[in-house]
Amino acid sequence: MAENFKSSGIRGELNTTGLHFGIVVSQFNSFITDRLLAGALEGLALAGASEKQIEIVRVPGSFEIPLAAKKLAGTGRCDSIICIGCVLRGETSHYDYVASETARGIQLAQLDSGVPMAFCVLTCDTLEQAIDRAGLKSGNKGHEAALGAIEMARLARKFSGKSAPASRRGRKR
Ligand code: INI
Repeated sequence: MAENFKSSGIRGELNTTGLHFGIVVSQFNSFITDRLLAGALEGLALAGASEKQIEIVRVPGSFEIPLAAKKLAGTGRCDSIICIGCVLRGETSHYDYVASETARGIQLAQLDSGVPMAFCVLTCDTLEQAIDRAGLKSGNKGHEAALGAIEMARLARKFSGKSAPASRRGRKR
């Protein structure tokens, strides 16, 4: 069925040339978020990104990710931002507030700023579930998020028709 429709031709590719990435990482549950960060960095590096193309911002907990991501987007430096956190269910309803507000905040930040943001915030019932998603049984969600961030950065560039973010246009690379 899909083959009957004409494609707009707008699609992101896994090419990091000329792109700049932000990573906002929560230090809460750093045992997990450090591994997600390593997975994201590996994903970007495998797609050809160098250290110069990546900037990392650390925040205390997942709840702080949306504001930091929005501020980072506001600098105009980033083509996309990877948001990394890990929220683990405890005995109270605190988990629900942190998890839902973090997700809502990141979505609002990307819609408000227009800078794509990859959601790499694990929301797990147990530490074991988180470990599985940070490189053990279920792959590394940081790596997945990096690929999504590259694709969305390319897509955003295609929509804007620009070859570089406003703040870096005209600069020598
Ligand atoms: N932050 C997390 O990233 N993960 C958690 O599991 C968590 N729990 O369980 O409390 C958590 N809380 C801290 C929160 O993100 C804020 O840093 C804190 O509330 C201060 O604003």
